Amino acid sequence: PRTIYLQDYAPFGWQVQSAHLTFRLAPEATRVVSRLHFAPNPGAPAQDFFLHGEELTLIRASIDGEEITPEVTPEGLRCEVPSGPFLFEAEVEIAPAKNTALEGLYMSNGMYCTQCEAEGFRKITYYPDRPDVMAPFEVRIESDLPVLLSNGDKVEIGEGFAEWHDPWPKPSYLFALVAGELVNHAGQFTTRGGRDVELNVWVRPGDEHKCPFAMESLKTSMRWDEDVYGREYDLDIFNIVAVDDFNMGAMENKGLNIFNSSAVLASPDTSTDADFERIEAIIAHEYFHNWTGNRITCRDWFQLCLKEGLTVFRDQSFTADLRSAPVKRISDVLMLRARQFPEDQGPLAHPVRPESFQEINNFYTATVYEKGAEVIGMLKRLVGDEDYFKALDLYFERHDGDAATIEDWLAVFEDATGRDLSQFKRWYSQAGTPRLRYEESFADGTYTLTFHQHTPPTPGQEEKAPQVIPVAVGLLGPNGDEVVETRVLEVTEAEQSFSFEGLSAQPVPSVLRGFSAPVVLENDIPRETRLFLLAHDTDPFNRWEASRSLARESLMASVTEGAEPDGAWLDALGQVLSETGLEPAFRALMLGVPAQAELARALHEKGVTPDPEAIWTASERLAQTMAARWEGMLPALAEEAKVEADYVPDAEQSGKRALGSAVLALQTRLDGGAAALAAFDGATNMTQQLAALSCLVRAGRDKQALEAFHAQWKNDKLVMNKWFGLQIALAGPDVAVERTEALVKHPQFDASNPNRFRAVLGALAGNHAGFHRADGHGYRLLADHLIDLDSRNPQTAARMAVAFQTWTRYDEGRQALMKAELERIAAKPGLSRDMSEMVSRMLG
Ligand code: DPP
Ligand code: ZN
Repeated sequence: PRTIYLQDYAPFGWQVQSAHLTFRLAPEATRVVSRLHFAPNPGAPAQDFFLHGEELTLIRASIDGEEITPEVTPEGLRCEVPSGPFLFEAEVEIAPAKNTALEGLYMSNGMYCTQCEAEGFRKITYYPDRPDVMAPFEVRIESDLPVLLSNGDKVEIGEGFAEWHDPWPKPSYLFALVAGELVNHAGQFTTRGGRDVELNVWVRPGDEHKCPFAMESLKTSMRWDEDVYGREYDLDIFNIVAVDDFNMGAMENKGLNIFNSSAVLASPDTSTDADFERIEAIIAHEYFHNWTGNRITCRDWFQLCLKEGLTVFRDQSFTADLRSAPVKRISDVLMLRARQFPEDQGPLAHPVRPESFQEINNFYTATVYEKGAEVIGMLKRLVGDEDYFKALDLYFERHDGDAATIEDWLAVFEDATGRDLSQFKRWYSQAGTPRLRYEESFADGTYTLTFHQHTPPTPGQEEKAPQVIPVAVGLLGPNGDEVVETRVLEVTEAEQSFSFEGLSAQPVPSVLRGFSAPVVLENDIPRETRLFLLAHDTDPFNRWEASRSLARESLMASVTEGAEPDGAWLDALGQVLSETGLEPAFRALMLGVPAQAELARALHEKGVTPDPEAIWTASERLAQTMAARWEGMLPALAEEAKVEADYVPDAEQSGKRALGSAVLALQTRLDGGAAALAAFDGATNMTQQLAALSCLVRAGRDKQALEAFHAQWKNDKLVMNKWFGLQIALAGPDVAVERTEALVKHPQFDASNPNRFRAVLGALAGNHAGFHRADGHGYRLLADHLIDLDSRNPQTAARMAVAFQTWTRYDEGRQALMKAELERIAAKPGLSRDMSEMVSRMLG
């Protein structure tokens, strides 16, 4: 496959002045008629006229009304064109019902829908399918289906047709079309500027009751973007459509967002608190793209983080504002460490702005999204809130309507703040997680912190230069009082010192507060210091971090030396748990212990080959010890976690339920599942029901509960995904593979539905000890299914192949088994470009 390089960027030779598309929908033979007005692009180098197009049957083409016979290849179409402006017309035939890749125009449960980002539009018609070509679109849809939607505003809706017009020039990846038997949950929003906007959430009949939360989330997002970023909506209508078969979470098509139904449908009976929070965040994310993504888009796909990093940062801030900022920060860091760190530290490491790719779909990664958001967060920390918003205002003013680059973005910050960001830019070009270490000294009332930074090599990048690392630091006095409040130190050198004067005694530093930069802090901080920080730190993140690192060390000692869980840490944590002044959600997070995959990574970093079975055993033992040690305080915690009021998925109630679930899990360790059974029977919402079921699965007492759950929810696809996933994800290592094998034969397993596929195979990959079973059965089972899926849906298959990215961490036996599976996948004839790129990168 061909590799595409950032440095080869050249503008397209023509502009599309307007695009007119007519769709005559039919499952096996949809006709797409396009009328495209082209004019030469004055700034572009000379080039052949080439339009992207894949899997299209060309019926006819013409230029200025004259039939032409273009040269057609599997990638597109080439022809001679006039030197001035011209009208290009084409008619193609496509088969949405046969489109299993879910890219372009496809069918899901009898409805038509599209997914064009990144390069799906070329499967709809011939077009310059690249984000820097922007045009206003007019769309006519002809079909007997009752609801026909596209981008922009309605022009005319009649019997058997609908016409839409999107006045905002947009790249083809933001095109969308939906047709089906849908019903709408309607709403209304008046913008700050007085525009009345019609809002709709479109779903299949029967799902209406699952729409109100998404609608409220949309309105809240619209208001938040006005209040915080000064951004208003710009059309008279905003539609959201729920689709069952969808490769991603959701898509920000202009005026017509298309959502994976799992990211929009919600009701207390069928959705957990975590689902509600995720839906609220995704609705916000896609809505926020209207300005950061649509009004200002990316020049090319290497700039993906320009819209994704910023929009993730915006949705994270939104959730932090609406709910609890410390809890949100901790959750985001957990996610970053679980998903982005392994990527940045393994064979798939790539910069936030990659410099080459074979298949762009492989770069919708945790690095581009989550590390991309961290980079924005650091920028904001460095310049301060006021300058951040000044720069954002300038960004919107200067680049509205543009397809922009990271250089444009940084120039805005340089111009707005007068800062030189040339070193900061390394965050976009250097892959790998920087390592930070500090030394302390204290003399004559002056306390000095000396930092050392380095970034290990990553594929293709041997040498790394120092980065700009904002390190938020506070100092605590010996009695636990804060003697120096949080201050952001800018570490820019490989080694650099910072001094604090006028201290009466040597302080205890609280470093990297709020996780102020996405780095690994390498210090072996003494256990006594961590216990001190756990007890006294005023920074909630570092308080949590102190406990987390004590937990990690205790578990590592169990794995490597068979040590007992650390009693001093458990007692200190027990103290924190009984602090009723702390919000329940925070205490629920404090009760969390490092995931087994996190321990594997931590051991690997210390030069110890992780043994998945030993890690599992140590984790089980710790949970048992926690339960036994805290037995006395569990009833009080359970009492505090009680919610008397009617269910609402807000931060306060969700936090209590999270604490209650954590307590129930410990209780189950003591009573073998008696309390969980009662909780399962008495559950009045999905959060409680699923928490109780999780306890029963872990305790191995799940047979009847799983049957009851199935009987209750067998007709609800989204809830059934939970049923499938849970019993694998939480199964013991001895049964996880067998359960997966049984469930892929279940009549309701459907590999062509990405949600169901991920629920089952993703759960196996996430069951650390089960997946890494020494005999390689887990590896083989996953590889079998990835090979099978790859022939139909390369995008989803390739993304799930990241389960193998850590293969070089393990013992020789496991390495050989995983490598053999990767090689088996690589050798498959007809392997997709997506999968072949992923596998060859992992094999190195
Ligand atoms: N739909 C994906 C997202 O919103 C890609 N743009 O992140
Ligand atoms: Zn996005």
